[in-house]
Amino acid sequence: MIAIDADPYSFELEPGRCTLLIIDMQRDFLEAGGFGEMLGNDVSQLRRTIAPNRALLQAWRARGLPVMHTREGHRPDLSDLPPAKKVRGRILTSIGDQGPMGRILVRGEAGHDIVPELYPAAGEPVIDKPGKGAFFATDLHAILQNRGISQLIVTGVTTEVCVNTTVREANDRGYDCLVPEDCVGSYFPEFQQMGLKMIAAQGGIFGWVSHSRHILAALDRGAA
Ligand code: TIU
Repeated sequence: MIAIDADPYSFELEPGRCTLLIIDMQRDFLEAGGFGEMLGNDVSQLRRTIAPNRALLQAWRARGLPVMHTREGHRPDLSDLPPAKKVRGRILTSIGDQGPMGRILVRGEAGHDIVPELYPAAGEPVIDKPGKGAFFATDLHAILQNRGISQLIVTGVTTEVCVNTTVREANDRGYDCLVPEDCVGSYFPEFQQMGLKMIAAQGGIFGWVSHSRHILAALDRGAA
């Protein structure tokens, strides 16, 4: 076990039992001209997470540790898109419609795919999820169980939506989750701050919050 500096107390990393789980680093959420920006969001708030995620991903891969990715999206026939999700927000162009980078949040479309900087490597599972949480209606739990994984380092976007929902789902299924604050992002600075506080409050009610530099330092110590 390798101790990682974290809030509310040190996280005991077991490298063989921990996967890096990168949530929804998709072009439609992160790139200028995508769905997120079309809705009036400031994508720079999310783009600052790309470089630290890339450094963490490279360090994790270099040690042969497991990596998984998720993408939020739906089948092209939209049969897995709840009508409530389709109409929420009363926006003119919504999920399934033609957007700036193909049909919005539809699998196989350019905007649905992961940003090139963090593109999955061969053999790294990609979980296509219809909801905000990565466990809902996916085989994530089965894959983690089959691989003996009990700890998750959860990164990606957005902090208060898909990251928080996934951490809560994971917590209820018995996983220990560590969230590096520089590797998660929100369009809203106040939600970024509170989304992280909600995880580590009350003695780590949903998990731990740390910074990628502490994880990288711990990996260096573990490898030494
Ligand atoms: N991945 C994810 O967080 N999906 C969202 O819809 N997030 C928003 O903040 N809207």
